[in-house]
Amino acid sequence: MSKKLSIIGMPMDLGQMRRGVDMGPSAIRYAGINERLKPLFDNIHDLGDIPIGRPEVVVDKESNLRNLDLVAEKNELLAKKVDEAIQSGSFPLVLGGDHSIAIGTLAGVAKHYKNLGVIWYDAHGDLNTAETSPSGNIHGMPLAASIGLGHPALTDIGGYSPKVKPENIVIIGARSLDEGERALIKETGIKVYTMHEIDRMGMAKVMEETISYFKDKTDGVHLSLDLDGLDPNDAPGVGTPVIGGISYRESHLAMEMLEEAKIITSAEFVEVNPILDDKNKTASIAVGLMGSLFGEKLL
Ligand code: HAR
Ligand code: MN
Ligand code: MN
Ligand code: MN
Repeated sequence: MSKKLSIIGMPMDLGQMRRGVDMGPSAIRYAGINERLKPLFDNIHDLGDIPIGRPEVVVDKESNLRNLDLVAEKNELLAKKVDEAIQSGSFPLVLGGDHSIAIGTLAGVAKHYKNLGVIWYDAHGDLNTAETSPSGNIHGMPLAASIGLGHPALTDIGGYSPKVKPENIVIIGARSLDEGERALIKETGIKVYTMHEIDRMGMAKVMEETISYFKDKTDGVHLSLDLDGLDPNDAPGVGTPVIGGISYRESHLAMEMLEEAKIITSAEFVEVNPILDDKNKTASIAVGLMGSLFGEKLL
């Protein structure tokens, strides 16, 4: 079977308040994604960007969620594109955009699997709902929405819910969790490797465990990589940096181990904000990690 990649840009910044993350797809393309991945696929199709426009910020009166209707509407478009890419036999790679776009990506991906696994590589849990969110920002809610928790406008994207089972989720890199998120993790049994476990066990062991956790029980694994999972010294171009994160080297190793295990079936790289970045460093790191994820070899 030929190896095909579909790149889908999702320049949406409506899930949070800092402007600039809408330029993430441009920054990642500028960092050379096409050239870098070209040798690794038989065919790369860059589908361009989902049209977002410049809508005005509207806070939903009832739920207090910022841009609820628009985030839902744009994610429906993304879900459709991702679905079509998979139907055409392509690996879907989505470029964010803030992390609220994962709601649409997962809506497009999950219908193709009975037991989709999800790796949530992030400083945050993104497990808030309108009730627990300290900010009203939807980029702090996509993982909750994907297990069926939160506003129906978010959970029901793609016309079905839930997308993922909590026992099929592994969070890697967490170091900033809100109270409601901690309670939810305990309640649902979502597996979490916080920075403590990464320090203690080393990234190699964390990834070995993650891979064997997924091996028998999932028929596909989605990688949702929030660049703020990395340490802000390595990846400064993110809207909500949290010190003490995963290093570039550890992340590179994690991607290589996922590639060797051949378990990843879709991916997204989110929260790249070139306005907050240092000479496009974060977008370049994202492209480097994609290289490792898709099998780039030094020798
Ligand atoms: N937990 C906080 C909130 O819900 C901050 C979320 C920050 N989110 C992201 N995504 N950058 O991981 O508002
Ligand atoms: Mn996130
Ligand atoms: Mn984050
Ligand atoms: Mn290496």
